[in-house]
Amino acid sequence: MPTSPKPAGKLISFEGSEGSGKSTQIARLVAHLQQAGREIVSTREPGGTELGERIRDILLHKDEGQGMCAEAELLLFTAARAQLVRTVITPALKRGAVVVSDRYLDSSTVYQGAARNLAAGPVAAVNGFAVGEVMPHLTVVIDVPTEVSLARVRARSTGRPDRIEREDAAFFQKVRDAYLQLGKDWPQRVLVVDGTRPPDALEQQIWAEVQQRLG
Ligand code: Z5A
Repeated sequence: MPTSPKPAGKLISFEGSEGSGKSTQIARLVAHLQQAGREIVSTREPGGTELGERIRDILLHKDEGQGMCAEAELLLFTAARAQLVRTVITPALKRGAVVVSDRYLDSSTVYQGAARNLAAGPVAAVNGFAVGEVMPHLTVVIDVPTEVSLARVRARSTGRPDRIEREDAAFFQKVRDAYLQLGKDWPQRVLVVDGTRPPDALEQQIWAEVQQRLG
């Protein structure tokens, strides 16, 4: 008996400012995809591997990370990404799984490129080296005004903000503007949604788009 072909794997990344609602919407999308019977691999950046989680700690929390130059920051984020792609994402895609990643290469384009003012060419080159051919099939950018993002982060804060959370409002405004620009530059891949809408409405919108765009 001929066996039906395995569905091709898909990579969906979520992007946006901190507190924009990525984790909330990822959990909801994963539930829809599981109900649809797909194997799901849910991961995050920086992190998702043992090495990546160690790098995350240095990037966000450890004292050794203080005073880190922007170039070193870019290389650490992309080192964690390279490991995640080789050991988690590519094998999952080969099995036909849907991989949902909380942040991916666009975070480096936006945070290290636009917000830290590193030149776009080198950032794209390092990103390309880290991911190879593994580009997202769909990227959902959850857009919220900077003041909303900062207020949400403050409201749930329990301790000392991490190294990037300590940046000023101008930094986060650059982040937001750069994400909106990505939506204009890559309309086929990047879907920008309004993160000030209620979570249920956003969930429906994202699920409809995933079904329509990825089949
Ligand atoms: N970074 C970088 O610079 N370069 C890179 O290449 C990469 C990352 C990969 C990682 O932070 C940091 O690393 C990040 C970028 C940088 N720094 N910043 N800023 P992280 O992983 O610790 O956290 P995050 O990814 O920035 O976001 P988050 O804190 O996990 O937030 P979120 O997932 O987007 O939001 P949430 O947890 O779903 O929701 C936040 C709150 O809002 C919560 O109380 C919810 O109940 C509420 N919420 C959610 N949705 C709604 C709606 N629709 N309405 C009202 N309230 C809502």
